[in-house]
Amino acid sequence: MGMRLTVDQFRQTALFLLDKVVETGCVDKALAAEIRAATLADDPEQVAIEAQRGRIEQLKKQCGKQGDCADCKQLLTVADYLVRKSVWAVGGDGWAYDIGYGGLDHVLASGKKVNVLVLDTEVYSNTGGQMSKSTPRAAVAKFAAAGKQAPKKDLGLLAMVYGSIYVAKVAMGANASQAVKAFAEAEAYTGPSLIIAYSHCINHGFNLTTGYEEQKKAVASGHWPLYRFDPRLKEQGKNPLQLDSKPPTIEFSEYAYNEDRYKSLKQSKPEVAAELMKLANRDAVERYVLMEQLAGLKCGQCQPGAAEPSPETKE
Ligand SMILES: Cc1ncc(C[n+]2csc(CCOP(=O)(O)OP(=O)(O)O)c2C)c(N)n1
Repeated sequence: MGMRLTVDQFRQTALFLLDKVVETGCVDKALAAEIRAATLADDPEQVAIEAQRGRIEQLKKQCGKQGDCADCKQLLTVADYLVRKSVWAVGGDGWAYDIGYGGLDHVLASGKKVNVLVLDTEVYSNTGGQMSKSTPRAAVAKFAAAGKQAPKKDLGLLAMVYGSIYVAKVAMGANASQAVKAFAEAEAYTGPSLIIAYSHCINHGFNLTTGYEEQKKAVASGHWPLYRFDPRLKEQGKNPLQLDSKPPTIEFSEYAYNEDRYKSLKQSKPEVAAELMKLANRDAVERYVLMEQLAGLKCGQCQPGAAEPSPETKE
């Protein structure tokens, strides 16, 4: 967030100085006008960025020739901020779902163009595998030695209900092209974005060379539905939520029991594990079905005020 505000402030300063150096005749008026238009267009196209970089090079050359112009000297220090800058915040689930959730929510609600990538390992990995709010039910983690009792928090859904945030859930191993699409769309969106990426981790307790296979199973069980929520689709009268994965084809337990974080409880406390796994199987199906229902809403129901009140609610 701080980075976004800093970049925007430098850009404003550069635009201010650009006017001044045109006034003093140090910089070509037409070049400055082109630079200003491209800076404010906020165009995500790479080609536009390349063209703008070229213009900034010309600007720097013209400013560099004016040895005694203080505004030219100052503009040289901030001229690069006239090229569109992408700001990404990258963090884990412990940060995003738990200890940093208040701050994350603040950034997402700001409306600023900040992209957030959550590498979701479903535990605090760096400090040795403690449970986070992202840890699924039935998984064993530090502080959840007898299996986590509560279901996984749905961070994507919480962000989605703002209606103005680009949200995507991705799993590279299950669908790489969906993940690439999500990154490109998040980058192009002019407001905040949140991408939650399934991230297999040594704390899960399986041979990580098969990580992508495991990601496929997480998606196939419904535990990790792939979707993209793009607020821009509302303007086209479309449902902003697109579900990118198919209904579950395997049980959650078939995926989970490949991993020690679930398997160890089955070995130490089989009854407890069976009970929790029953609930975890249900969590995965319910999670998918909820996303399916939301993605299936007609566009009229997606736009506040657009839907006709039902006869029961009409007075
Ligand atoms: C406010 C705060 N509390 C505690 C820590 C100590 N800390 C450093 S890394 C870490 C684990 C973070 O876990 P997660 O966000 O899931 O990222 P991962 O390690 O899984 O990549 C913690 C608790 C911290 N850096 N900041």
